[in-house]
Amino acid sequence: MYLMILGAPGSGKGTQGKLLAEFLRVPEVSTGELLRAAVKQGTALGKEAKKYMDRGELVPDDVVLGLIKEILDSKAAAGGVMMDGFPRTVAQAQAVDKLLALKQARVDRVVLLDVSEEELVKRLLARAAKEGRSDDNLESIKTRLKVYHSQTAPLISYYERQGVVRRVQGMGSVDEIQRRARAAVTA
Ligand code: B4P
Repeated sequence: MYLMILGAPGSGKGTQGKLLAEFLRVPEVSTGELLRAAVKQGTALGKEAKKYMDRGELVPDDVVLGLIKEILDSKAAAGGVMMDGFPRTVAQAQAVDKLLALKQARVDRVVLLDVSEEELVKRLLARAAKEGRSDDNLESIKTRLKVYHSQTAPLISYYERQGVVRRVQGMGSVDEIQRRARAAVTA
């Protein structure tokens, strides 16, 4: 099963994506985590990505597509994968459709986490206080939300046309939301 978890920054993609991947027994891949690891290692890709990430902008499609192609072509992903934070632009979605078509596969489900803007900002500022992630500051959060609406939200209608979107109410406890997400992907 090839799934993706879609939602605004702070909607709980990472939290719910990991649990859902465990439940479905597929590996989870987060482009945000891959990029943060590259930044930490100080690779050329990481140095390039950091400039965009700190501002709250999207890293260019070709950089992200290189990372994801490697994963989708790996043995571990042969039976499916849970994609967290990817795709994020229509160009990325079209590219992943092409890569999966080569394997006679497609995106089977898109879990869309619905969370109010007020709650998103609250969660990210709470994480800033705890973890100090360099893009969890008010200015970058505002940019990330703007970028989500302009570049990522169009994916909702892209995948609705494929009939694979399952909307999940993303407010409440982690367990409650996970129950809804499991019901949504198995229905
Ligand atoms: P990501 O790492 O994907 O970050 P994000 O969208 O900002 O969301 P995040 O993962 O942090 O939050 P989540 O919803 O899990 O990307 C970071 C940057 O990398 C991007 O801005 C971009 O520059 C770049 N990037 C990544 N992928 C890219 C791509 N495909 N193309 C181009 N650029 C890309 O929310 C988690 C927070 O909410 C946590 O603090 C958690 O504890 C809390 N939370 C979760 N569930 C909760 C609940 N029920 N109640 C209360 N809090 C909850």
